[in-house]
Amino acid sequence: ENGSSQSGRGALIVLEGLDRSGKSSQCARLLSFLQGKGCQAEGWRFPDRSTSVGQMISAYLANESELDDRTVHLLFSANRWEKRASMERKLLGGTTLIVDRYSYSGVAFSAAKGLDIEWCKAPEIGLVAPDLVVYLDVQPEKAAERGDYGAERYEKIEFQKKVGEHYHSLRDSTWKVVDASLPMEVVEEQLRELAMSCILESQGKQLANL
Ligand code: DGP
Ligand code: NA
Ligand code: NA
Repeated sequence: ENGSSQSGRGALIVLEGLDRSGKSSQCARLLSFLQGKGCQAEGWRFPDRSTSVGQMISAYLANESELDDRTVHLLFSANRWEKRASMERKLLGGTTLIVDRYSYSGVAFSAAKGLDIEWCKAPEIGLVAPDLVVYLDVQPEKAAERGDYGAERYEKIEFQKKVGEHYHSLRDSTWKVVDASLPMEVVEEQLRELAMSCILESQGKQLANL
C-alpha cells in the first residue's frame, strides 16, 4: 500500500495561456501547495529547453536562428514526444504532473502564423491526454504590461491576439478558464481547488491519449 495520497495514478494537469499570463508563477505555487499536502507531484514545462531539440527551439525563440514554420512546429512536437515515455511512467507511478504549456500551445501558436489547424494537430495525436487544462485568461494588452515583455519572438500584441483566438477554438470538456486578471492569490486558490478535484477524479480513470 502506498498511503492514501498516493493510491492510483497521478493526474496530468496542464496550464495554458498567452505569454506573461502568469502561468509559470502559478505552476510553481500550485506545485508547492500540492507537495505541502503530501501529494507526489512534479513541475514540468514545454518547451523543455534542456534537450538538444529544446536547444534548437530556444535559439529560435531568442531570434538567434531562423527556421521554417513547419520545421519549428515539428520540433516543438518532437520535444513533447521525447518526454512522452517518462511522462507516462511518472503518471502511472502515482506522480501528478503540473505542466506549463503543452500541445495546445503547439497548435495555437503555429495556427496563429497561418498554418492549417488540422495539420498542426496531427503530430500531437498519441501524446498523453491531460486530465485538466487550465487556461489563464488575460488580455494581450495586460500581459504586455508585465516585466520583460517582447524579449522573445512571439511576444507581440497582434500575434498574441491571434494565439488567443486559436486557443479559444481549442477549448473542450477538460478545459477550465480562470480569469488571470484577478489578484494572484485568487487565481492561486481557484487553481488549488481545480487541481485537488482533478487529482481525486483521475485516480479512477485510465490514462488516455490525445
Ligand atoms: P515559454 O517558455 O512558456 O515562455 O514558451 C516560449 C514561447 O514558445 C512562448 O512564446 C510560447 C511558445 N510555444 C510554446 N510551445 C509552443 C509550441 O509547441 N509551438 C509553438 N509554435 N510555439 C510554442
Ligand atoms: Na515566453
Ligand atoms: Na511561461
